[in-house]
Amino acid sequence: MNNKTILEFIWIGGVVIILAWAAIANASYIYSHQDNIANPVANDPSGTVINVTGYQWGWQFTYQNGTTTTDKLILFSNTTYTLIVTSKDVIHDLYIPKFGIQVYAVAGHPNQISFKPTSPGQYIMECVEYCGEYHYEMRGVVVVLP
Ligand SMILES: [Cu+2]
Repeated sequence: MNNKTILEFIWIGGVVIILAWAAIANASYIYSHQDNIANPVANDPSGTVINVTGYQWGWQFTYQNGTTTTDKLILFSNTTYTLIVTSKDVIHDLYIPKFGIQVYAVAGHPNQISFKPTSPGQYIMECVEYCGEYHYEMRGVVVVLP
């Protein structure tokens, strides 16, 4: 083997190692994020309705008894909920990664999604549609009570 052939093998080997590393890192990320703790279900008329309003820059949740919370969604486990999501101003996008749900918040066009959280705990939620200067402040917590 001449020097050029050896260099060629090193070059190809390097690329193969980098691609293999990327494939393994990607696969392990995907498998470790498959543990959704809420099951999105088809729109269930028996679900407890919570009205969600996105605004610059926060989330307001209005429960059936009329109480409201800001940037904090409080749920009970093993209960089916229906979020009716809208916006006061620009388009926002409610994302709860651990629940596997994401809903656009559009003024005058309510979107709805139903799900049933199964594990108590605290989970993050955030806006994933760039909506202005303080977009990054549109994050909050979902508290699932036992
Ligand atoms: Cu937003």
